[in-house]
Amino acid sequence: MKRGVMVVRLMMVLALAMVAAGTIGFGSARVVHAQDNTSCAGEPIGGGAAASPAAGSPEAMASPQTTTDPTMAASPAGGGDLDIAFLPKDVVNNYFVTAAGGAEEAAEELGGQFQQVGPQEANAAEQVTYIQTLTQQGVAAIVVSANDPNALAPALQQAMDQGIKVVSYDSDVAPEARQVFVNQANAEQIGRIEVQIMGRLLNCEGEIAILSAASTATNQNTWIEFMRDELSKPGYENMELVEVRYGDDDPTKSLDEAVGLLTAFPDLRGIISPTTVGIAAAAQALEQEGRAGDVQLTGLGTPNQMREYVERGTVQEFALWNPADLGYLAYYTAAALVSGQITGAEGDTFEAGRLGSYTVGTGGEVLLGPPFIFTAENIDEFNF
Ligand code: RAM
Repeated sequence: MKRGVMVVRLMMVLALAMVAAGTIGFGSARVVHAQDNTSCAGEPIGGGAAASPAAGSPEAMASPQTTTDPTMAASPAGGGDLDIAFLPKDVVNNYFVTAAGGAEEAAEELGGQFQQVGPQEANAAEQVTYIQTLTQQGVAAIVVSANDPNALAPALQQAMDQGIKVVSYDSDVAPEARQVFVNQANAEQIGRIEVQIMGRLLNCEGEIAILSAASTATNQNTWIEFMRDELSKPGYENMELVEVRYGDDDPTKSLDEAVGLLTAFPDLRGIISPTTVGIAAAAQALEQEGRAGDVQLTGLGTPNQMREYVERGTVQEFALWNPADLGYLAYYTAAALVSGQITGAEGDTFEAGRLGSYTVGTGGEVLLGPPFIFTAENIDEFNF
């Protein structure tokens, strides 16, 4: 390991230990105490045991771990057969560009091929066309993040009928239209943690709104269900969800919708945006409308897109996972399917290079790890 990398990792371990010890709190503009790790419903923020800091830590996210030999990974079929295509919601979104970087890294390790294709805007109909083209090309596997779980299903099933392996990642398709779903983090935890953070920022009081991605996006819709459920718990009586709007992962539309929320609800105290595009646009809206600080914002964002807003105090905390690791794991999963090492059945296990060993769970799901909360104190440790 290079010396610089080691120093960075050591600093991250130290920061993690300080977080665990309560030396570093979450949130920046106000003094944060240990009890701030408890939600409005009196439960641990992040869901307790399942959100173990070790797995979501900067150290775990930051970089290659050298404990697992990548050559142990799936390659009995030979590199030439690993013709794996990624089809994200759109190819412009930084989140998917970062995920593609991880997939490329995996392809290099396995001697496979990688291509990323997809629409310029998050659009299910266009994704169908890409699936059909990839099917005609006879790729070995399609790895897809769905703008709509059902609209994509028939085309994916046709691909599967031709022997093409299908992996969904990030945003699932209907289960019968893929072998494995590589989930970035437990959906329930992702949904609840965002409401829990907002509760912490608002002291459990005030009107809130959600700015989502596409109205048909599988991942966001699942998270929003858990957000509603969290809000229904005793302790949240004074927090009211007044509206859910959709910015379609389009920066301009997301900005317009965020401004629209501020105008339509003058008493709004908080916005939750469970999309990296939406949260960045909402932060811009708060600053542009002079509402930063007055309206709290959290959700899911990338450190690089959110850094300036955190530095200016517009955003105090938000969550995510490492999209590069997600792409890396999705590629390894597809490779394991192509080589026949796994079929996608519950209990199948495989090695995913530097991330170690994974097991397919119920419903054909492979889980990357828990979400991680970014704050002013830790954001500079991340670069993605
Ligand atoms: C956007 C996309 C993606 C989602 C992230 C959090 O980049 O909607 O699907 O997982 O946000």
